[in-house]
Amino acid sequence: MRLDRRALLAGALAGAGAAALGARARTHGGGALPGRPARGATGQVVERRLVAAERDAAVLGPGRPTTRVWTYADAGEPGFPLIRARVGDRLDVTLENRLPEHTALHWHGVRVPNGQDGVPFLTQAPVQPGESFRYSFELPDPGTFFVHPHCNESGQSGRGLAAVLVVDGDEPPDLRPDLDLVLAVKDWRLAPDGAFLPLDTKEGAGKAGTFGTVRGVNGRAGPAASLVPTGGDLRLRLLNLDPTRVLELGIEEGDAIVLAVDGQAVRPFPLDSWRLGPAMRLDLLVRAPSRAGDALRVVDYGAAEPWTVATLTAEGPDVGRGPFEAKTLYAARVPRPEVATAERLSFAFGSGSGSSTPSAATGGLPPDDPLARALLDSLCTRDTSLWAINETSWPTGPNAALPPPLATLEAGRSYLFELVNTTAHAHPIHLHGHSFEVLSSTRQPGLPRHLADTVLLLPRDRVEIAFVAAPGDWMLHCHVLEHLEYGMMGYLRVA
Ligand SMILES: [Cu+2]
Repeated sequence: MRLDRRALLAGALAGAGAAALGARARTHGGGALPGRPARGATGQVVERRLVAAERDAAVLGPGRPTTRVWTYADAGEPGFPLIRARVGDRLDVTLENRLPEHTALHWHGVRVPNGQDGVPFLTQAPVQPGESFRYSFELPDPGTFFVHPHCNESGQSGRGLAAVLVVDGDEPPDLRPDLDLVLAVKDWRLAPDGAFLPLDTKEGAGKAGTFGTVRGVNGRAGPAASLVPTGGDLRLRLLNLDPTRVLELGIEEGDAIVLAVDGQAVRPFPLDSWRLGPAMRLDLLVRAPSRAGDALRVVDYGAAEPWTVATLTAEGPDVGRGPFEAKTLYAARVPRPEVATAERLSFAFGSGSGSSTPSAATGGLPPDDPLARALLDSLCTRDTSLWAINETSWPTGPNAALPPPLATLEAGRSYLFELVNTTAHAHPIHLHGHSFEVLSSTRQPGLPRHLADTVLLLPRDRVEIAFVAAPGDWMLHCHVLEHLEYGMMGYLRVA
């Protein structure tokens, strides 16, 4: 059924003289897209205060027990706050930490100066309970991004800490959607009484990760439901904020075009379905049903049973948009690597030693002793190495001093990384501070060449990416949160 629909849509788009399926393989990161007018800094400052705190939220829904979530949301609302700005604006965000443990803000996918990257111990001191930290930088790229902590991620993100960042300025005048909708998918690991179950388990950490018990969207359990203008063009911003789950997203009862991946414009192509590992994003243009009362659905086909992420029901008079056409965003303005002359480096994502030396690591104290926990800074390290990059695991134990970088790169040079998954599990691999070109995947041969900050390695996959190195110390890690915490994490030093 989906294939039939894709063929129909491809035909319709080809008839409209637009890029259709045949163009996917030759797409080169959007070279044919219209250029965004160069404007530089806008002089505008978008100020925001994010208070990380424990709050009560009705995650399970009205009339059900509440949950003690950790959020940045004001007024006890469940959900992920939306920060909205224009490209070229300065973002000025103060993080206030009212949590019982240290935290920080990582701007996922945003090409920030290294000092703003929000990685405790690597790019800044952790923000301790009661402290505040001010982030301030210019937004270089439009698109769909998000914010999350970078120590004890399974615990802090798992309890709900995330905010969505939408940077406007990528829509040419002929692409003005009638509605712009954020759908952030994240499951919750809750008992029926609303309390959190363990977010990090040895069984999950050594396999695909510890899954939630309750599926959810935009901070609440269950699918999202929205009313949309009949016959209108909808821009859907889909984010996978789950610590673990790989989504495979498609649209039922409607047509969709892919506009952007990880916030960066692609040459548009019809959506059949698209895999979205943890931390990955997808921007779609979707045509709303032409009859009021009809609905289309965003569906996750990656689950054992297809799961409805959102139901969008048409209301009001038809907007009268005419035929559904492929429209394009402005091309991304990201430094393009010289692939032919790029320096090649290879990274193997594999199993760790499994070494677990809690008594040695904590000077003979039991691992749950408060002093032992302080020695480990257990927010950023675990006591076992289950995963590794190039056979090196992020260090465990009290030597919380930084390990050496995985590689040292030269700023401004082009690099081609071969990312090899030697395991039987999928790993969404994230590089901080860059938008890289995804060139190829042996397990995903139809993947169009596109820009991304996170790329999904399927089991035994071999993926090639290329980018121009920006100065700083940049994390390279799996975004299944337990995988990074149990070793699949490292960093590049770009000097
Ligand atoms: Cu992984």
